[in-house]
Amino acid sequence: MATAMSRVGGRVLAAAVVLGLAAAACGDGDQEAAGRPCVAVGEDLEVAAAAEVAVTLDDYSITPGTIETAAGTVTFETRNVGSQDHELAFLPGGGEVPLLADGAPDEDALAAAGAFELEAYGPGQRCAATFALAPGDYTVFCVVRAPDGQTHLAKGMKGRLTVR
Ligand SMILES: [Cu+2]
Repeated sequence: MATAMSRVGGRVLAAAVVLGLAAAACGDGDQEAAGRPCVAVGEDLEVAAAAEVAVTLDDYSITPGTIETAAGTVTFETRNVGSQDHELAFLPGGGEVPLLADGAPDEDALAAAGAFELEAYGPGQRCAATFALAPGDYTVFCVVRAPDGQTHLAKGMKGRLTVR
């Protein structure tokens, strides 16, 4: 299993299950959209994906809020319909996202827990992430900062993934 580095909320995380981290842009090719460009994750795995899950990212929600899928290689086809950048991060174990005293994500704890993600990208774009998922519960979340300084997570941008 390869180890790739990824970022959550501007900091570095270990993404233990991400193979073939790709720098190619994806989505609908809308170069005019504000915010960061889509960076597809795990593109090399996509051909082998056993399942696809459509996920909508908004200010401040992840839909569906509860995702169930079979273990194996899964592609998340995400769409950012909000007005801000959003990401789709995964915390194995399904627990609360570890936070520092100021409400920022505890990146060391997230890395130790094996968190991985699709990096934040801009409004109006689509972006794909393919991961090899082991059975278990995962918390899915976004810790991009809103204009008021709070994380999107603090505003309720999280959900649950159950891999059977
Ligand atoms: Cu967000």
